Amino acid sequence: MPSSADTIVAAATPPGTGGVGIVRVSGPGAENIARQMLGSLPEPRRATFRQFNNASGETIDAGLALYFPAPASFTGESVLELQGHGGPLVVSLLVDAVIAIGARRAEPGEFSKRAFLNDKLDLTQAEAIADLINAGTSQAARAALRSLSGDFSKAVTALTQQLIHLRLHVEAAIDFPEEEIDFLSDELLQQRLQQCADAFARLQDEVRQGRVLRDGFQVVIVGKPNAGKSSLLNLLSGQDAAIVTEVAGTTRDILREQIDIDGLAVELVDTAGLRENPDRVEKEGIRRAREALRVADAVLWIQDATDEDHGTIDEPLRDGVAITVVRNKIDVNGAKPRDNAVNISAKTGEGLDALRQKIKALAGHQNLGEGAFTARKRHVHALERAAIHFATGTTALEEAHAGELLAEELRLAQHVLGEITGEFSSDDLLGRIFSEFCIGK
Ligand SMILES: Nc1nc2c(ncn2[C@@H]2O[C@H](COP(=O)(O)OP(=O)(O)O)[C@@H](O)[C@H]2O)c(=O)[nH]1
Ligand SMILES: [Mg+2]
Repeated sequence: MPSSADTIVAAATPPGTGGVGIVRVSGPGAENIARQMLGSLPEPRRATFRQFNNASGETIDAGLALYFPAPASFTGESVLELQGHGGPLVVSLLVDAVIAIGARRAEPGEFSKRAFLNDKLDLTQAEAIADLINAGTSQAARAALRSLSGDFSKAVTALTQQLIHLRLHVEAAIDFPEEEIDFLSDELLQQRLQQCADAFARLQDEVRQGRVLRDGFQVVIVGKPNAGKSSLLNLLSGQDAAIVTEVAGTTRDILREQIDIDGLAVELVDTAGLRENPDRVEKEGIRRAREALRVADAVLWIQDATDEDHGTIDEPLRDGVAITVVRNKIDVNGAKPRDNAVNISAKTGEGLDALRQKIKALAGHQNLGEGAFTARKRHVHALERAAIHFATGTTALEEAHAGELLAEELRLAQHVLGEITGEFSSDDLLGRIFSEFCIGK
């Protein structure tokens, strides 16, 4: 890809007062800007103490200047970095001086976007920069660093290579029908298909966990009024966050609490009890409860173990989200625990540890080892789509001996995987990804 013609500038340090304020310039004009502001071009990649002057020769500040000639820089373009004093006025005067000589203000993420367009990073690595900056736990930061160093991209590339090999095999068989290669009964093809299916499953698992590392795991608590939902939220979060009374319909809005289960960031969502004939306020609460259900990562259905009627949950859930039944109030005489449920008492705390373990298991957290990398919803979805193409192709082969269909689905799967690393990407997607970055990154 060609590099952009214009030169961009932004403060690389956050707004406000600090020890050092850094202004970064990238583009073909960086060299001229360096000469004008510093008097001469500093030696490449060497910190040089200089006065920083504006276009009329007035000194604004003094500090370290760093010059990286293209293509050996973060963006792949010529980059100038001015490290001055960290006052908001000084920094903004420096930015203005650079603009006056010949640059424009950078858009959010524009430096990273240029690095991507100049093949310095692929898309998952660019995204990992933002994830590292925004990481909320040390585990998430480590995982983002692993994505940044290319671990995620390598896993996607390895799967892509497998798809390419399969395609070659299938297309060769299609192209030479006269040799009567019955590629259906070909043992090697069956093996490769199986290996590819396994690789898809493994990567999907890793990516789902990477998504949880980045975004946290959202657990929605639902059930009939008075089942003990708010009591459970309070107990798990160790706070009196929700009002608990014996009056049905106490909780009328969504309540969210962040908890940490052995390093797993969990967002607990307490909801209004689902029931018939609520009043107007409660009705709105129930609507919000149903909305929360639709985006939940896991659902805890709290049932009063002393009650027979638990209502129903008919709201559609996201793919792969299971409902976990939690039988509450097992401290009460005559309560009926169940084998296939998590049995707890939100009053005495009995069964709470088992519930915590269950939540961890639902998040796949037991496997979150050293090799984890961060991933995003977009990656999860792309992998799902690619896996569907692969499965459709495999079925076409098994059921209809349709080698052409398999080849076509393999091609589509490969294309969708390319969207993850940015090999195939639309301007629209790039715009969405980089606009989430901060300015100056
Ligand atoms: N005995 C007993 N009472 C409970 C338990 N959990 C909740 N309760 C009581 O059940 C009532 C309803 O609880 P609450 O948490 O407000 O239910 P919610 O409507 O589902 O949020 C309150 O009076 C609680 O004290 C439990 O495990 N054992
Ligand atoms: Mg409640």
